Amino acid sequence: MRPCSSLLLCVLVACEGVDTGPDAGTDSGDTAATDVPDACGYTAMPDLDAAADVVEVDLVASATAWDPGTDVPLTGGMAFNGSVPGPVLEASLGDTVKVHFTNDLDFGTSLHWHGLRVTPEMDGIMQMMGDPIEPGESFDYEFELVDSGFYWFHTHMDTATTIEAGLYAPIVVHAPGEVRPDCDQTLVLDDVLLDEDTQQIAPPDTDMMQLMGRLGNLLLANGRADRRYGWAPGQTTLLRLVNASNARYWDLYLEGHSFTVVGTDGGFLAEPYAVDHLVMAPGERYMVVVEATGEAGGEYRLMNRRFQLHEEHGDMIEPDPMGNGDNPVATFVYADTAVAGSGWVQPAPDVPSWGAAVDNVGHHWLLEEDMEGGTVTIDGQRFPDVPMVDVMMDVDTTFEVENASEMHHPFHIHGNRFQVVDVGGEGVPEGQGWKDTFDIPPRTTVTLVSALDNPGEWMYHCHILEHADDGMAGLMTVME
Ligand SMILES: [Cu+2]
Repeated sequence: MRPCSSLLLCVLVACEGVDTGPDAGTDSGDTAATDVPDACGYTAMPDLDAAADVVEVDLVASATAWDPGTDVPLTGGMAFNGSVPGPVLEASLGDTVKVHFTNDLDFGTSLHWHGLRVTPEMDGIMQMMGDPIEPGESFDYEFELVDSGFYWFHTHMDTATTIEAGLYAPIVVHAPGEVRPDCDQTLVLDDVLLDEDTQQIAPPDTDMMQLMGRLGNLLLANGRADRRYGWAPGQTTLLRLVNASNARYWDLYLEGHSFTVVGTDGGFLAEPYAVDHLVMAPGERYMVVVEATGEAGGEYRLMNRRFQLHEEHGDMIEPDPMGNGDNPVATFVYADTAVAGSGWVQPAPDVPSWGAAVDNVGHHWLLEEDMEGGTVTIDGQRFPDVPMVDVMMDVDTTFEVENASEMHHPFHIHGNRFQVVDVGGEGVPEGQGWKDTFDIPPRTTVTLVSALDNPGEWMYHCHILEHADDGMAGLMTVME
């Protein structure tokens, strides 16, 4: 915990007992008071174990009022270790992670390590389905890291409420030999829906919101709407991006710059590729490299474009509280003095081995809108009535996800990883590496391939959190 930088600041932001690191997210009143941009980087949770291959942390979830940048703390807010997003869980491939978790919320919960191939007992779903961590209780999560790259953790009960309230945090797993660039920056994207009068998190969802997904009216980068990060001309930055929104797809670009995508959900790519904008579905991660080619003293905004979940009738049935124009997400502020940049060294890739479907089809999922029921179904049912999917471990298997509905659904499968080999007959998308969360566009079938190597019973679900909470989920058993 860092001390307050001045007595006045302590009084102003009441920062006693709360982390005010540059990326703490909840209360960086220092930014607003001085207009000095935050330094590049992130704040990791302290490792309590001296062993090089063990990362041991204390984690507490609690009701925490946090300021999203409106100067009005959200009294219904929640946080991990007092900050939104929670501090970064940082480790290396092969490490054992021990998380001593305490639930200081006033309802039961469970944690999910999104994208990491942990064991079913540690995945948060068995707890969600029958044995939640009750208020005041603790639980020790422990798992070995078999995946490097960028992941995140979040609550897995009442997700539409608890993730909206702030219970999410990044996970960085360094690859062997990974060369750190000038700046290694986690950037958690979220949107919250605030009541316009009170500036508090708006009341629970309407039926319409349940069906359409909850779009916010305030865009947050690392928990604040007014993030400013300092860059030096010439520096090389790795941005580790995660979409923590309930329902919003982001379509990002950085004024005056392009992105080089170097990694996706499950690690680094064999062949990085350049894009001038990047679409991210809820739950997805991308690692992108940005070379600071802007002018000394300049300011460049990370912008978000409108993305319609309903491609045909978006404006009519799904008005975006952010409007139809482009909106700023964060600002990168250039110093006057240039640096000789580190450049980027692509780590050894961790990439899948298929480029096309295999004959063995494990399952064909069907996603459908049930307009009468005001919900979206999987294989004609809602959780827990969706039929179990059984697949064999270690066998090359094709999966098809057919979206017969008129809106996008981000499909997330726990416990294993996949390659997308086809989207609507167009073939393999550019640069695809391992994925655990996939956009399934309207009226489109997406084909996945994997040889599932993590046995057990795993949940899969739509990562529009309103849909997930409403039963757009099922279970898959990977049999040894
Ligand atoms: Cu959905």
